Amino acid sequence: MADGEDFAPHSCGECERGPVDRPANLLPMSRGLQQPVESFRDAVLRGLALPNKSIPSRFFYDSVGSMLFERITTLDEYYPTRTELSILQQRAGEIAARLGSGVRLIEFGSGSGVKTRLLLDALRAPSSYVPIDISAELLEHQARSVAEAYPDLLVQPHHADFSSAFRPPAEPQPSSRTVVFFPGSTLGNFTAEAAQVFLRRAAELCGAGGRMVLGIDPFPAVPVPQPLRHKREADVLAAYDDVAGVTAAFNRNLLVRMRRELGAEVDPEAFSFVPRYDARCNRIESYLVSQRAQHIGVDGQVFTFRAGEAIHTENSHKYDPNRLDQLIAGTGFRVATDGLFTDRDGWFLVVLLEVVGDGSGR
Ligand code: AVJ
Repeated sequence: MADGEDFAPHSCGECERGPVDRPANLLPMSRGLQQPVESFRDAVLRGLALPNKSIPSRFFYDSVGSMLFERITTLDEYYPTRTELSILQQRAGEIAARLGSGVRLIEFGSGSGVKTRLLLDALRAPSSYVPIDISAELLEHQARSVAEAYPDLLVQPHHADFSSAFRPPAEPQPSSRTVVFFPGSTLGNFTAEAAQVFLRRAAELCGAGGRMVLGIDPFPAVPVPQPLRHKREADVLAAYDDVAGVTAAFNRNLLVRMRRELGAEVDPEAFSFVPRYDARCNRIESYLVSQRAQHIGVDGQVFTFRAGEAIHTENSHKYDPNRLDQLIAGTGFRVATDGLFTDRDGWFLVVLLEVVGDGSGR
C-alpha cells in the first residue's frame, strides 16, 4: 500500500460509516512498520532481475486480489477454508477451554473474520483482540466490525508486516496469557527456514504461558480411522488449479497490477498459470509461464523472457502430520498434549502449540 494511507478515516465504501461513530472499544490503529516494507515496484524490479524470476506472493492481495482470494475459498476444489471452518465449528469450544479465560488474542493477517468469530464466540472473557495486517484499510475494516460485534472486547488493530520483525502494541490491560491465532495455512507461504524464524518470533512475542492456534494443510492426510475420502496428491494440486480459472486470475493479477500501478508493458494473457506439486519440498509451487519469447518493460527497465520461462509466484507448503515436531522443534513452542484437531477425513489440521519456558527457545 502507498505511504500516507495509514490512519485514514474508515472509508471502505462498503459500510459508509465515518470516523464519527467509532466504537468505544476500538483503539486507534498502532503501527509497527519500522521501515517501509519493500514496495511492489521494488519487488518487481528485483524479482524479475533474478536468474529464476519471482515475485513475492504477498503482492497478490490488493483489493482485487483479496476479492479473488475470497472467491477461491468458496471453490469446490479449494478444501482448506471450508475444512478448517468445520473443524473450528466443531472444536472451538474445546480449543477455547484449553486456552482459558481472559486471554489476549493476536491474529496474524485479518481475513474475512469468520474464523476469528468462531474462536471469539467460544473464548471466555477475552481481554483484548489484536489483529495485525499489512493492509491498513482491510485491518481497520475488520477491526471495526469485530469491535461492533463484541462491544465488551477491546480491539487493538496493529498495522505491521508479520513476515518481518514486529513489536505488538503494549497491552492495554493485563491478560491471563497471549494466544496467537494463525489460521488458513498461511504459514505454508513461508519457506521451511522462514517458518521457523516466524514461529520463534511468535513464541517470543507470546512469552511464558503463551499459546498458538495454527492452521496447516497436512499432506499426507492426518491418519483417521475410516476416511470417507482419501486425500491424494491430485486433490492438493486441484485446490490450486481450479476449473473456473479463479486461481489463474489471482496469479495473473500480479501482471494486471504491474500494468496498472507501474505502467508496465505486459499482456497478462501472454502468460499461462501453471501450478505443480513438488514432492521433495512437499509444496505447491505456482508459476506464470511466458507463452512466447517476449520483452516486458517496467519503469524504464526491460526484462527478457524466453518461451516457457516462468515467474515463480507462490509456494504453498503442506506438512506431514508425522513430522510436525520437526517443524516446531527449536522454535520455543511444542505441540500441546491432545493438541491436534482435524476433520473426519483428516484433510486439514488445527494445531494447539504451547510455549516452552519463557518462549526464548533457551
Ligand atoms: C492464503 C496462503 C493459505 O496457499 O493455499 C490460494 C493462498 N494461493 N490459492 C494457499 C492461495 C492460491 C493460500 N494461503
